[in-house]
Amino acid sequence: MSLEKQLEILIGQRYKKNIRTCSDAQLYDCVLQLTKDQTKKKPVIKGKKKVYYISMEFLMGKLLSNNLINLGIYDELAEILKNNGRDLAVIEEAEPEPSLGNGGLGRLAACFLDSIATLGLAGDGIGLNYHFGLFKQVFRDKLQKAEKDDWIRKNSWLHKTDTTFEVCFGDKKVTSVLYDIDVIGYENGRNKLHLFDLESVDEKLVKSGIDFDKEKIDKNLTLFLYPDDSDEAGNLLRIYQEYFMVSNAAQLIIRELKENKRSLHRMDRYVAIQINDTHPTLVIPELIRILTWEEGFTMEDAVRVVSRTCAYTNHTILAEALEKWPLAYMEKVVPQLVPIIKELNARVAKKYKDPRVQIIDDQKRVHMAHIDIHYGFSVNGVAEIHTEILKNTELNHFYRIYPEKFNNKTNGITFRRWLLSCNRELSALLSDTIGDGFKKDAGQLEKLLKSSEDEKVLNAIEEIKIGKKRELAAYIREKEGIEIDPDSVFDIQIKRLHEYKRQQMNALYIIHKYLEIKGGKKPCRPVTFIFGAKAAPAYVIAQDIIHLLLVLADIVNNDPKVSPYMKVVMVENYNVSYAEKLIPACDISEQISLASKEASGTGNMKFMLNGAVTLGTSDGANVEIHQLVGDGNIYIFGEKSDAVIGHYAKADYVSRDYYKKSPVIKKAVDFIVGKQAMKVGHRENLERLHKELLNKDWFMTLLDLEDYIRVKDRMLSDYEDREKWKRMMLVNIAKAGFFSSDRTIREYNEDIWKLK
Ligand code: 26V
Repeated sequence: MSLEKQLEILIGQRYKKNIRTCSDAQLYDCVLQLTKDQTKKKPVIKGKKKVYYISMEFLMGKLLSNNLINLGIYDELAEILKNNGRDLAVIEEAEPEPSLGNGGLGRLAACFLDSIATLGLAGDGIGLNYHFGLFKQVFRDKLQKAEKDDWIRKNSWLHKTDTTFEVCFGDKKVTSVLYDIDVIGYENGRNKLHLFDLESVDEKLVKSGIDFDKEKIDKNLTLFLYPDDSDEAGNLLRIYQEYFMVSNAAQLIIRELKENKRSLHRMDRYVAIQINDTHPTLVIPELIRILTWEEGFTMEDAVRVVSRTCAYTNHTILAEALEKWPLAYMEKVVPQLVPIIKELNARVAKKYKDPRVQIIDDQKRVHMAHIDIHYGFSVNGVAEIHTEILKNTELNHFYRIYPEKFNNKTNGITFRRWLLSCNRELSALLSDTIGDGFKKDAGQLEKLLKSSEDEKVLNAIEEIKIGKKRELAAYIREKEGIEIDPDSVFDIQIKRLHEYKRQQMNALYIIHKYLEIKGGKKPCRPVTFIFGAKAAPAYVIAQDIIHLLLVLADIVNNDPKVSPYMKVVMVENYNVSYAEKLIPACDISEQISLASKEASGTGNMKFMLNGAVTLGTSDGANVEIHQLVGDGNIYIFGEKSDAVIGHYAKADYVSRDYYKKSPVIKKAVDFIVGKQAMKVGHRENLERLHKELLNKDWFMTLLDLEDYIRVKDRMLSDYEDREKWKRMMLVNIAKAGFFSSDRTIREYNEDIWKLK
């Protein structure tokens, strides 16, 4: 039966209407069902060995387009809808986005699932089904307010299974329920994302905003991702969540091994467990506990087989993000793991005297990463420079013990979502120019280099960019109520808000430009500065930076002398769906973290793939982008990571010195507490931020500000050389193939998982 007929039947049965007459929501509902029916026809990927990717976050984004593309029926369905006067892009708006992640780490996990299935590897994700996700960001009075993000609908991609497990904590026992989401490979079979939920979860526990009783574990466990961990109850809840996830994961993995009649003693032959950051670390002692207590293993055997099964990925060197839990918390939440953790600690202590490699430190805190490194067989960083820093600095004392465990896996992104789906026009142009091969073999994008002098191709790339900028301008007008000029330069910084990412440096540039224009120095072309970022609710300075950006938007956009030349937009509730609209429309990709601090970044890759040019520091994957495109196709500025690490070691960075030395810096910084800002902003927030920049500035904003201004100005003037710029766009697209997550996953498989 044709797809059209199937769809008509579904709409008729459910709503007694047809494709033309049903509402957008009804049509979405039936297209969803149709897609799920098609998915069932795809075989579940099987193999002798399977990888389980355990992660607290999976930032999947909307799934409709992506799934239709991977099933190979997008064009057909779009055509059917079009012939009936409907638009697939409009229908897709009805789908809520599951907000099961913070940022890069969660989105990476989603890209990886796509690539694992696309490569035909057996591999499932395991995580939690947070009912209200991270949070929905709204701006009130130029401040971020967090609201619950009610994303779950009666009909969705979630499939309730009959799998349930019991999970025991020190003071209570709870029951889990498993929901699955199908992960469809591009023209391949399917795997699963397993999301565990709490059977007794109670949504009514959430009062106003995202506040809820943190102590009612048996009701709150899967309400939110990363609850506010600024107090003890928040920290405890986080450990409850982590153990809930890994206890379920361990039970599921062991059940599947037994179903397949595999010997648990040879678990490592059939299973690889990838631990995504330290959050799932407790899977190691939990598996050891199950094997010794329930399966009759000796400690020796259990430790050996688990250590050969588990591999750890590090995603940050920020000390505050490396989990260290007080042993007392463990005793309360998971007393059954404490003897195991103590035993693991004792084995390390017997062999190594260096206090820096102990699992339990002298303050009785358990270092999660140390468990992973001692009792996993692989430790990887996520970009070359990041892995080098781990080996030579942050984890050097471990690298000396286990050099063979350390390896690099430079991150990647799935081109299905970040090119084929979000930029169908560019994808079509590429097909016309270099053939379809790039869709399965991203390296073939390099063929585009042959067209680097071809006016027709260069102009077509530019036209597509302009079209995407117009689409974004219309969307921003509707969503944010701000008018932006599609002929202006679109300069975009979208990522979690963190001081090390230095959105505040971009803000200081904007102030500097504003003052220049006020002083009569007009830019040759208007610039639109666009930001998107959520800040952790407990992260005060991050909230202040959001406030500053909203204050600047108010001042700049409402100044009739300046607004014809520049605009500032801080989009509300930045998420994956918004990213899919912003990235194809970007000219300048802002990747300006303090060198050494951004493990990789993955937005940088998405932008380059869509023809934006990077303005960045020598940090994370920017370094590899630079190597690939060469000096002429990227704008690099700022201190290098060695110098930055040197500043920290010598503690010789004094931000006030930079402020005193440079009138440009001083003027920009003082604007934050000047009359104009105070008039539309809040004194408390602005003064606190100003003080922070002058007295601390831990992430060295002022260190790089002048160089940033210089290079960004050069970039804006180069933008006027349209021939040069178009070639830069082309080279960036052509060289992006390396950053396909298919390449990354192939490397994980060849070096770590060894599935086939
Ligand atoms: C977590 C936390 C939690 C507590 C307070 C401060 C803080 C700061 C940072 C983090 C980050 C956790 C790990 C993470 O998300 N890393 C990101 O992983 C991406 C995928 O590998 C990578 O591209 C980003 O550079 C990296 O920041």
